[in-house]
Amino acid sequence: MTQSLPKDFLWGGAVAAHQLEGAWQAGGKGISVADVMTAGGPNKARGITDGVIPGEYYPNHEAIDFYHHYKEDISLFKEMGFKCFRTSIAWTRIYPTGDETEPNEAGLKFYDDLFDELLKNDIEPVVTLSHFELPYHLVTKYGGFRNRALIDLFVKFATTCLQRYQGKVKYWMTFNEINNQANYENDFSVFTNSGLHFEPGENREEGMYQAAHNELVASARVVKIGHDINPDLKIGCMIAMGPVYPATMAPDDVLAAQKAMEKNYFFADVHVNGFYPSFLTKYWARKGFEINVTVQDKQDLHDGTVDYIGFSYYMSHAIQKDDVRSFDDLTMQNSLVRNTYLEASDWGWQIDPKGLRYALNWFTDKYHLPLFIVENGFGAYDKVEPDGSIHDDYRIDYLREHIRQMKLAVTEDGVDLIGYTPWGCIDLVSAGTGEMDKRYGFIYVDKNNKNEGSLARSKKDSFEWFKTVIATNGEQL
Ligand code: P53
Repeated sequence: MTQSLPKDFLWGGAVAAHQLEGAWQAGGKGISVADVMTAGGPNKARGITDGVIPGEYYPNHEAIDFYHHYKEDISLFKEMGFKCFRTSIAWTRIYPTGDETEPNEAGLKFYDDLFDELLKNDIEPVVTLSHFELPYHLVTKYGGFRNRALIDLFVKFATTCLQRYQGKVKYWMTFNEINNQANYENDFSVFTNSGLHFEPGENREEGMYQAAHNELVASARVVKIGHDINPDLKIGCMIAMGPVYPATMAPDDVLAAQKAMEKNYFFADVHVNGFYPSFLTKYWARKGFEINVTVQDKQDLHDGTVDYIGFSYYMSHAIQKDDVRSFDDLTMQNSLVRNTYLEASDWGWQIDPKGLRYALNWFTDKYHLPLFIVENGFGAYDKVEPDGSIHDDYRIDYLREHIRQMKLAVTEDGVDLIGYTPWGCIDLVSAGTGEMDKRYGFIYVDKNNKNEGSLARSKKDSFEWFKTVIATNGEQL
C-alpha cells in the first residue's frame, strides 16, 4: 500500500472570475449578480442594490484586476509549482445579458488567452461554469433560476464553453457550492446561487427548491452534452461541505445532525445518483411544496450523472435539537451551536482539520466517486512588516493540519482524491463579505477594504512553504 499521495496529484490554487478579474465592463462584459453587491464586514451582510447605482462602492468591479495582470500572476503560480489552477468563466463575458443568441467573441478570446498562458506554464486549468456570476439581466427579466427559461440559457452558455475549450480544459464543474442555498433564509445564498429575490410573505424554501431543481436539471444536461462533445472530459458537481455534528450523544441530536446533513447534501445525491432521495420527496409532500419536476427532467437527471465530486471545506458545524421544534423545523439558522472543542477564525468559522478527513470519508462511503478538494483555506487579516514581508504562520498552520488529515484519508482510508486547490491562492474579494482584508492568499495584493492600494503583488511566508509542499508532493509540511 502506498504511503504517499499519487504522483499525478493535482496541487494548485482556486479562485472565481468575479472575485479577482475586475474589468467589469471590459470586452463587452455584461453586469452580473456580483456587480450589484456592495461591501459588508465580519458582522455586516453585503448589500444587493437594484442595478448598479452611481456613487456606491462595488468591490468586484475592479477586484485585483487579474484581467490585466494574469500573466504576472500565473508566473507566480508557476514559481510555486502549481499543477493546476481552478477558476471560473464569467457568464457575462460570454453572453453579456444571458439572452443573446451569439456569444461575445472578445469574452471567449480572453479565456482562450488565459488557458493558453496556463498551459504554456504546464498548469492545467480546472473550470467552474457558474460561480455566483449569473447575468443580472436574468434576475430582472426572469426572476433568476426559479424560472425554467434559465435551464436552456445556462445550457447554451455551458455548451459554448465546452465546445470552445474542450482541447484545453479537462476538469469541469457546473454550479459552485450549489447547496449554499439550503440556507434559504439567507439573502446572500439564494441571490448568489440562483439570482433569487424574495418578497415578504413568499415561501422562500419552496422557491429555493424549485431553483435548485432547475439547476440540477441544467447541470445534468450539461454533463451529458459535455460527454457527447468529448468523452475524455471529466465533469463534476461542486458542493460546500461543512459536516454537521450532533452537539451531544442524545439520540435527538444525532438524528438532528442526520437531518441537517440530508437537507444540505441531497444536492450531491441528485448529481451522483440521478434521482431525488425519498427523504426529500416525502419532506416536500409534508410541507405541501409543489416542485415542478417533469418526466423529461427525471430522464435528464438520470442521463447526466457526474464524474467526480468537487467540494469546498472550511469548517464544521454542530446542531442541537430543542424541545419545541420538530425535526422538520430545525434549520442551520435556528439550531446550530458552537463546537466547544474548536477554535474559530475572526469571521467565526470553526477550524476543524479532522473534519476534512471525516468529510472525505463521508463522501467516499456514500458516493464511491473520485473527489477533488477545490477549496480550503484560512481567511485572516495579514500584517505587512516595514520591510514588506508577511509572516502568515496562522495560515501555514491551518493548511498544514488540513493537508495532514487529507493525506491520512488517502493513505490510511483509501480515498480516491484527484487534487487539492487552496482557496484564494492570490488575495481576492471575499464572496461573503466583499472585503479585501479577509485574505486567503500565498500572494499578497496591495489593496484594502477602502479600495486603496497599488494592486502590487508580493509573496507571503506561506508562498515558500506551499512551494516546498508541492515540490515534495506533500511529504514536507
Ligand atoms: P469568503 C460560505 C460558507 C462557505 C463557503 O468565502 C463559502 C461561503 C460564501 O461566503 O463560499 C466559498 O470569501 C465560495 C468562494 C468564497 C470562499 O468560499 O466569504 O466558493 O467564492 O470566496 C470563501 O471568505
